[in-house]
Amino acid sequence: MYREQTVAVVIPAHNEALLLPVTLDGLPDYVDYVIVVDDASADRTAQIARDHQRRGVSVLSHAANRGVGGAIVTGYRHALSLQAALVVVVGADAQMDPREMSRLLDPLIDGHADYAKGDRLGHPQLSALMPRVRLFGNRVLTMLTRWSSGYEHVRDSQCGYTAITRETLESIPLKDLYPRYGFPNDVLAKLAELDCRVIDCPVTPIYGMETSGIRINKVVGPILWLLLRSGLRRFIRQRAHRRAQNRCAPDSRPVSIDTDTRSARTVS
Ligand SMILES: Nc1nc2c(ncn2[C@@H]2O[C@H](COP(=O)(O)OP(=O)(O)OP(=O)(O)O)[C@@H](O)[C@H]2O)c(=O)[nH]1
Ligand SMILES: [Mg+2]
Repeated sequence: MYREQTVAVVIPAHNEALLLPVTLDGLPDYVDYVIVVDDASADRTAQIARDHQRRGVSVLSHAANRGVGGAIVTGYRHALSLQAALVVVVGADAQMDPREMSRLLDPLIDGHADYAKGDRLGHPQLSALMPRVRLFGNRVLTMLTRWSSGYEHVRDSQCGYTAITRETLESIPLKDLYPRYGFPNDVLAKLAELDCRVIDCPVTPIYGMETSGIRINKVVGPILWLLLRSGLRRFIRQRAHRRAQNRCAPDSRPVSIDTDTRSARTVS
């Protein structure tokens, strides 16, 4: 438990036999449940997770690959069934510092946010730690995600290190979430529809011996389409909202009464 709240950690894992043990070993003791979702790995990922000595580890395996978002949704569902109060997502490739998890959990427990996400872009050694191509792509996608979700304060839209409260998780339509690399962007869009509070928490960018599954030429198109769709939806929602307001709101312009005729007219 962390500050008297049960914490579940969801770990989406695809061919992570090398780094999954490092990830599991580093998890803080206060984590109550660890849910490893083996996304149809071709290596020993699932076996390594099953053999790990840590308490509270469950291993769920997909028979066919569903993508990182699909794996997280499977983990989220399991965490809800375990009644965890707070659910954190940590990649299996040891790119997230587990000691920084409390930075994500504190604002949720203190009631400052419903969803906390890592922000690597504020790190003082960012340009030394994050490859240039990643940094450029991240900045562009962050700008577009701000527009599409309306969360204008959000930074590092692609950071997968996140924490969410159970209540918020229960309110988002898990089955509709985009299952592949645009997952964090789609989660933000869904949270925005529900007016949830999102907070950025500083975390360290870590790039080491992991192999990224991101094929830039394959992922950019679908993510851009996803962002455009969310942005248009937001635009339509806002317009409908404004129309409804105009229909319901009493006319607030000052009224002048003509004392001779007793008629009222609005002053524009
Ligand atoms: N590539 C890939 N990763 C998956 C999949 N399902 C689950 N994952 C896991 O999702 C996590 C993130 O995947 P990465 O491909 O490293 O993406 P990333 O860490 O967001 O991006 P990089 O900064 O390029 O490393 C890892 O723990 C993967 O094992 C999948 O279908 N494909
Ligand atoms: Mg990675």
